[in-house]
Amino acid sequence: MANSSKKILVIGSSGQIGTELVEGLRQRFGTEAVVAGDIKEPQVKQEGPFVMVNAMDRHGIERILDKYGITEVYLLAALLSATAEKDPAFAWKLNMESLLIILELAREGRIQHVYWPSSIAVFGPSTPKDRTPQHTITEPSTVYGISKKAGEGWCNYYRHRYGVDVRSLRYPGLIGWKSAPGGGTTDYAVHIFHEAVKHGRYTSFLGPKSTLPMMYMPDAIRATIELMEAPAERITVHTAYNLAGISFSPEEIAAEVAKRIPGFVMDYAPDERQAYADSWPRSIDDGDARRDWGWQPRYDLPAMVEDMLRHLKPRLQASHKEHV
Ligand code: VAH
Repeated sequence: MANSSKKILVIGSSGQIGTELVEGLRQRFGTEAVVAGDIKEPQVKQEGPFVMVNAMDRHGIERILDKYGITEVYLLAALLSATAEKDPAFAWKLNMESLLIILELAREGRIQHVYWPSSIAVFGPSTPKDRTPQHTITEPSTVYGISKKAGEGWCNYYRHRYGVDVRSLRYPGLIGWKSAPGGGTTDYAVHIFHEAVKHGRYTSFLGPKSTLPMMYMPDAIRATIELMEAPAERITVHTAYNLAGISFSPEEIAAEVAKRIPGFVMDYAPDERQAYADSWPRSIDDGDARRDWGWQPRYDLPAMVEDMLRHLKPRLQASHKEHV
């Protein structure tokens, strides 16, 4: 077990990333070294401490820091792109207030290390769409993107002004089988698997040609832990690192699924999320992450589809039978 003095709090632990990150951190540092915290119960039953915590409740967070002797916080609580557009004012409040509380606690020396996720949603329609560079135009058109861009600015500010060790990644759309996604534009790429296994058919809310940057969850979790373990002197990007895995469109993932589920049919009914997808890049240049801390993705599209179905088929077929 590496570094036994480390005590981690994951805020937003019941979400899509949180569910898998808590598991990954516990494998690495031990079950008791990781406290999971959320306003919702966990999606799956996990060994280890769980606390109810609201990301905007500074006093509640302070009590947890003291009680468990927390040294490191992963702040994942946020409204994602589609949910945020339904209540922009609340999205801004949640996404910003929670970050400023954690950055302030770190400035006061009550937390030593902070992780906060950014997103490719910091980019907008005026950004170059292919192999989008680390440093380029960021004029997001969604409130989610605006909050991620502002958050990156705050992380950079707290690092330079106060020496706070806060690190961040611009995640692409994330796909995994252990947890459900929570209100993003890239959620279709998770739903497709569930519907393909259960019904052999899925209606995508993005059109067939909407290519977006995506990543399989095991790569995303490994990237997060590798970034946090990198020596401080290797970190040169204090806003958030570009991170690339796979880029694909709905019709491309549908074709991969159909190879493994014969007869699978994809229908298309684009909704308001199409506009958010259209504002984002098609692919990302993550050269800085590769150079600074050795980032390398492992999964391509066929490997991800294969692994997703290998895990989901037995699970969904078993629960389907229970309900019949
Ligand atoms: C969303 N999954 O769709 C998020 C994301 C790349 C976008 O950060 O809102």
